[in-house]
Amino acid sequence: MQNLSGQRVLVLGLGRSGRSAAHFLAARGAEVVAADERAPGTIDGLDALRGHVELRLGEPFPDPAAFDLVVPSPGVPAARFASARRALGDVEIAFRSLAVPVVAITGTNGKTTTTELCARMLVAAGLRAEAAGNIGRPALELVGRPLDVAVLEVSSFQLEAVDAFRPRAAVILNVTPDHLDRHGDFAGYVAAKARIVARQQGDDVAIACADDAAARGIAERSRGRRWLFSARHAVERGAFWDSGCAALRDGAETQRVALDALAGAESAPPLDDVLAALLACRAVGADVAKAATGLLGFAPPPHRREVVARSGGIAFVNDSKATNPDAARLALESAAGAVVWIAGGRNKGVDLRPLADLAVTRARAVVLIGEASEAIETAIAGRLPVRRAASIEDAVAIAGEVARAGDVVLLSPACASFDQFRNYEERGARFRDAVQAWLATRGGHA
Ligand code: UMA
Repeated sequence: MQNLSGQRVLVLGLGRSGRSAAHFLAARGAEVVAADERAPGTIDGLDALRGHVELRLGEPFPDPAAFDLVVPSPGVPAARFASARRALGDVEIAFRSLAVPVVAITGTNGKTTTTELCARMLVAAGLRAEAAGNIGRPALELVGRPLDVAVLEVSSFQLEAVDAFRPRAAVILNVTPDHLDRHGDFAGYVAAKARIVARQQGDDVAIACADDAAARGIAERSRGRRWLFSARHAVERGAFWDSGCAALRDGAETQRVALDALAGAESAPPLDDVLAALLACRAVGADVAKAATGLLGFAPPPHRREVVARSGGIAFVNDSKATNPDAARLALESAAGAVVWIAGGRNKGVDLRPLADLAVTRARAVVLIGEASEAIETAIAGRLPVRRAASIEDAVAIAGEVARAGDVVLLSPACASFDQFRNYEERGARFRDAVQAWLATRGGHA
């Protein structure tokens, strides 16, 4: 990042990413004004900024045009700083400040699992690698760390605010409708995601799922190399699943990597994610056979099809991270048994009807929470028993009563959590606690 000394910078939003950006920029000599529209008492972690940064809290944002640079938080839409002379997000600033190759991972679902897995595989291959970005640890925290590779999970929100961002490996896992309230329509969402490859060239690699047309389409826009992955069929360049092995093929050459370590994973990550992570390792020059040993002991992060209890033959599954229909579809399709489906929350402008059609074939009953209840009930159109719940605790009690031995009580909401919770983690934790509490009232039996 060029010299920031004396530059007037406006940081918009003081969540995790805004606080780290304000810190970083002030430490490099910028005059930072950091603004958040929330009431002062409700924002954590401001003490470290006081004295270094001018804080504007609980009031409308200052005029972006009055600053040399605006650094928006991912949650702040572009329309809020349209008048800015220059706007760069924290991911862009981190990229400009990192001296090592970057692996960037995006997609509608599976980003966090793949990012964690990739960093772990790189370490298993003997490289110094750490993960950050949308995963929850701001990207700027990697600047100055002793690293060989930086692994960044990047969201469509973050990609809206990049410019020179040029990852050595750009992974596009899948792209299905999500965040349409922010991006306007699916084309807008795809366009934001496509910025991950916009500056790639030469030996850079775009890595995409062969079975996802939108993801493949983004990789095709890269001016670097393109590799595909598939858990279903062979590919010409990239990786595919071949009887217990990952086959990494580059034209005539195929390297087979035994994935025995997958059996040693605490809970097996999806094959697509494993193949994508292996290709990203290969793209930064890691030994993929060694990288594959990183699967041993790997446990995907919580709130992703996580079994939180089994009782009376009923499994209670927390899939709170399913904040869009495609994630909920996967959970419904892979459930081992009839489903009592807990769904709803804040719809992100997405059509929920196809998911309702699928639910009719997989679910015994639906228990609805939050703002989208009406829309989902309308889409179910009387084809399944539907109950409305006043809270997640209420939903667990209703679902527990309705479920029979062999069923799965599945929280897979297909919606954002923000109408009732701080985030999906809180929703998942409340579900887990509610399940334990409900089982306790029944002497531990469903
Ligand atoms: N704010 C305003 N005005 C606005 C919008 C926001 O003042 O118009 C303020 C809010 O009051 C709040 C702050 O901005 O204090 C929040 O900023 P933020 O929403 O960007 O949240 P951060 O805490 O900075 O977290 C962000 C990402 N959040 C979002 O993209 C919404 C985190 O991804 C990310 O982990 C973090 O940066 C570190 O990089 C979360 C997420 O939900 C997990 N991501 C979406 C997803 O995965 O689907 C994209």
